[in-house]
Amino acid sequence: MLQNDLLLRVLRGEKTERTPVWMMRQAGRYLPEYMVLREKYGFFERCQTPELAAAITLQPVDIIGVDAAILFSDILVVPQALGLEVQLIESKGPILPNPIKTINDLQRIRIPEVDETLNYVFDAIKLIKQELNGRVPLIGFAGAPWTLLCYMVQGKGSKTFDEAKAFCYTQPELAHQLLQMITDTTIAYLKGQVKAGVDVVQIFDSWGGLLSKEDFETLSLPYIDQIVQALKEETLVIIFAKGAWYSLKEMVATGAHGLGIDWCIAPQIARQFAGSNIVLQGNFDPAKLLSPVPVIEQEVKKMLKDFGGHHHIANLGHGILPNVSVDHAKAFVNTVKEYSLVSTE
Ligand code: 1CP
Repeated sequence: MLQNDLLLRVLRGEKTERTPVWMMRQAGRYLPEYMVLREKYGFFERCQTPELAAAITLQPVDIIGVDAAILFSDILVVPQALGLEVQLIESKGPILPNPIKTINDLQRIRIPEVDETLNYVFDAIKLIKQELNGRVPLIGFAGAPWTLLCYMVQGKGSKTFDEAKAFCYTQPELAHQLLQMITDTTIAYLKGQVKAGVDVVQIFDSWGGLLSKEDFETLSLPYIDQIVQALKEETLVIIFAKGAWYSLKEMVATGAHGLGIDWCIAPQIARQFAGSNIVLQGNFDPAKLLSPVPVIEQEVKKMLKDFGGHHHIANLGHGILPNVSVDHAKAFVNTVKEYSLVSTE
């Protein structure tokens, strides 16, 4: 039994005594305790060693007091399991030296047995669940197929992912084959995470909003939909498609339990698009955590008011930035905890 199951109760549609809060990328570089482990071990070593992944996952629960833990891992472990080399260069971000550009490249990758290739993630989840000992729920995750295609084709991070788009526009059949392979792998991977003990899964479509509505609904949403259909009976599912506000209504139709939104759409407008029943998660601008603490408190209160107190999970609109101080992250979380308690009474 969980001692704090606020997140799960909100996702099931229940009214709760206060709004739950966690932060995307909460296990990471703004925490000095994370930096100590980052000095000593390589990125994938941290992901692949259950004891390290567990220690990093628990840091924000212990230090910041968030209402949920999120597994420390990365969306790029799936392209790795499909057979692509992925390097994480500390200052440059991810590099995939042999990206997918042609049919021959596609033939190099294979849908893996997740119990073999990604077993280390399942082991980490089991250990995290033990160490959490019921304090808060554990969120598992995967990248959306479109966002993973972006890295697998572009070979690195990008502001536009123009080469990934060109691949889809010039070789649509190959693109859909690749998206389907990623989808099949992701379904098996997330089912494995649920079996290992995660309480919720979040699908990160960080680059969904780079697409037009029509392209999002061709290249991204149908694959997210397959994942949600395969998972929604056995766990709670949140879709976070950054920037894809124009398809919120279509995302509701998948039957997902929650939708993440970023700060470029006002909560009231997102609510109009998404309807009154679905849970919305977000949407504090991560850069606003660089404001003075009194400004953070004031802005968090405004956000809570704008969401109206129910069917809301407080979060950032994207990942926390590495230059945010621990005190400012705490101010965000504590203001949600204190103010939402008063405002929903
Ligand atoms: O120590 C370091 O410098 C590594 C930085 C880092 C971290 C802490 C990377 C490399 N990944 C992670 C962990 C991570 N990645 C988590 C852990 C759990 C958490 O605390 O939230 C999660 C959920 C992710 C997911 C992820 N990885 C996404 C989706 C979310 C988002 O922020 O949009 C994406 C796009 C990635 C790719 C990736 N991995 C790492 C970096 C720096 C990036 C982004 C590169 C880019 O901007 O293109």
